Amino acid sequence: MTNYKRRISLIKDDITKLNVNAIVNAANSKLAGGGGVDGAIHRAAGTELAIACSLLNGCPTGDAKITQGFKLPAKYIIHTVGPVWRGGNSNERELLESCYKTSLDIAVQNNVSSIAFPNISTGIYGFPKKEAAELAIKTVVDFLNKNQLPEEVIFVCFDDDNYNIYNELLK
Ligand code: AR6
Repeated sequence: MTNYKRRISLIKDDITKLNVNAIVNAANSKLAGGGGVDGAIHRAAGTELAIACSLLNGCPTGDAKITQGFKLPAKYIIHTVGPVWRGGNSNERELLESCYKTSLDIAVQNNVSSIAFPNISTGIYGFPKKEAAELAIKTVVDFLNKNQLPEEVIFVCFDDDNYNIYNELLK
């Protein structure tokens, strides 16, 4: 069939440690830093990241913006804003799909060859994990089938639930 499978991998790790071209941050619309993976990324990247984010005028839900990685091993951070889960009738699925798609578009524009995604919206924002994983994988596979870059996409899970869901879906 297609060769997308060897371009996708799954790990259980702290995304801030990864030596990739770009990591994706599950940010808020003010790009103001916060808890979860956003908090971990800001702590690891250092205070220059907050300064860079403050110059971006925020980011609408479903969209993404890029900064340098500062103290991270990753060269870039692509900040995307996932939807808050409000029961499923508030465009949550389309917005989450747009987070993955827009982040990948920005990766291509910046010649990113390897990119790592956290499980956007599945923490504090409450998106059901299985549905989020199905949507994330489908969006990434569709994109890879149409684009040469990024060469490699890594799904980074932090909690066991998400890791087990992705492991099952990517078999
Ligand atoms: N590396 C990889 N994944 C992580 C890490 C880490 N270091 N830490 C947490 N996760 P969340 P959201 C996983 O809550 O739901 C912030 O306050 C975690 O297990 O970080 O999109 C922002 O400022 C979960 O699966 O993001 C926003 O206000 C996933 O990251 C809000 O949270 C996403 O959980 C965004 O909420």
